[in-house]
Amino acid sequence: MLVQFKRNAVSAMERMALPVALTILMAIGFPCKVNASPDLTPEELAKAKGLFFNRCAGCHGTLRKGATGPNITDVNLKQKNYDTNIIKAFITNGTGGGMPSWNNILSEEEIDILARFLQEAPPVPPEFSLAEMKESWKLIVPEAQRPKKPEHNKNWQNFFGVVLRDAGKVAILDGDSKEVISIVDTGFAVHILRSSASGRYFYSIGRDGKATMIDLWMAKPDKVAEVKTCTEARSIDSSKYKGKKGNFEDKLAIIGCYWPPHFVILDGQTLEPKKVVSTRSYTYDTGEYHPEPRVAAIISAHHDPEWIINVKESGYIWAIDYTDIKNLKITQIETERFMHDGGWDASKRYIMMAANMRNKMVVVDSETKKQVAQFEVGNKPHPGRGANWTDPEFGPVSATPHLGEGLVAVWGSDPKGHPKNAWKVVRKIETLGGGSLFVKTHPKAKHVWVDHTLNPDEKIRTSVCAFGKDSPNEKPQCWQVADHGRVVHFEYNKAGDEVWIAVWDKVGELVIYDDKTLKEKTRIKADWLVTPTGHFNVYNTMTDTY
Ligand code: DHE
Repeated sequence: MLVQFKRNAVSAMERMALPVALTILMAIGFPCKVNASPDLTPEELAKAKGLFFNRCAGCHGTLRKGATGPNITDVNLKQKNYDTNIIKAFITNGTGGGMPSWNNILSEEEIDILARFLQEAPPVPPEFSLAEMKESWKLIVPEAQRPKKPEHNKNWQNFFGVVLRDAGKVAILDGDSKEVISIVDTGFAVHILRSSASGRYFYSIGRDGKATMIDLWMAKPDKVAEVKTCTEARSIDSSKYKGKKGNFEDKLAIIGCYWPPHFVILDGQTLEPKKVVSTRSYTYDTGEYHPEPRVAAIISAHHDPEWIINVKESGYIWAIDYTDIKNLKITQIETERFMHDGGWDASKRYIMMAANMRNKMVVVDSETKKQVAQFEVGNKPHPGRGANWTDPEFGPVSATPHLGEGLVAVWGSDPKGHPKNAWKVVRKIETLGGGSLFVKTHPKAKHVWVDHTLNPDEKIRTSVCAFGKDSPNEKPQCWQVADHGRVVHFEYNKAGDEVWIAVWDKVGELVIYDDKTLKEKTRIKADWLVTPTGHFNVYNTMTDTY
């Protein structure tokens, strides 16, 4: 079912149409005539806070100072003369820079309330102490009562954890039989899952800062512990190091919070919170105090007892040595502001992160703990964990797609073997349009896959593209996966020959393709598949294979 699309047509149109429409509106004085007063009733204020938390804070920040999205503080909006109608137009139509249109997702009334809320000073939410975390902590099944070996004879390293976002659940599927083994109540809007080093546990983190731990060895995998560590979060990982400095496999976990801006170290077997460290600090370049430097992606080192975290707004990557958490060693590496997501290169020595509002990728050497490169890619890179493979001409390479344009940028990532290409963009592969969130491959796979989840055009956002690792000069093959929802995220099975894709909708789907032939193998449609988003294979997640 290969189909042709007019590349980038919609994003380009959209990019032009909104500013033009706003200029005309302003020129004719339209904005001042309706809804001039931004005042909110107490009920509207409560509603606006909830809407902002759920829909806007992720990109713009709780204090609205900007990150993946621009600064939208009341002061900044006032300086730009943006009033209720202009703000409503932005929210309704989205922007060419990657903000989706909220039309049909938010009601007109909700958009109006939000537009008025944004003209008031941002309310500052409360802090969240270690004592509060401990109060929320529930050890549901203590270690001694957990199975000593798997209680089933399934190939659990090929299990998939599927986030059912709006249902507040995680489904565990057997990757071999495609059967649902368990559906676990995890809580509000789970964002991601990460595996423990052994792969036995899945850790989930919700947008509301609640983490859960799922034991895959139980006859029916279920929660064994849960805890709330903040009021807003996106990342979690486990300790993966086993070596000269000790064996830390499954011993510790870390959660990165958006609000309050801090990270928390927990016991990896029980989720008992052990230590909280604030990330509030000064920006690396101008030395200004920032009240909200949020923790974005976290990756766990395999060669060192270390986690690497992005401290988004201040422009640092922190390498946290967890060998002695009472005397914690943190190396603060100056990089670039607005570091969002990323992952390892194939050797797991280099960390490659997207500073998405700077249109750059940043590379840090985990051995020397220094930044080794920064280079421009395209408009708002968003790699997820990225993709690593060997290009026939340029050797080992890595890649990111973009929120703001239909482009996969490919750069050399083997400074030892191919120094000439290292940290330089060597290929630009055109996709159907912007709004991409994820790119994915597997060492054994033939193809590299990319989505267009946030594209304003329905046909494009439900389509994926795949290009051959061995034939990068050929145009990618692109096709529509479903005719509803948004198509998002890829995960391979353990063998690396199958790709799982989610159709993110009220009743969603999981579509499984053969990586070699690009043919659909299985389509899972079911009532329990409520808003599937991320899906994580145990083996690939525990080994950071991508
Ligand atoms: Fe995500 C990863 C933050 C919107 C699904 N998302 C991440 C990571 C961060 C992040 C920091 C990296 C975690 C890590 O590696 O430790 N995401 C944010 C946002 O701030 C943002 C832009 C806006 C928001 O309000 O949350 C955002 N993300 C989304 C979505 O809209 C998605 C599609 C659905 C959802 O849950 O809201 C979504 N994000 C994901 C997924 C991953 C992710 C599936 C993991 C990718 C992987 O392969 O590891």
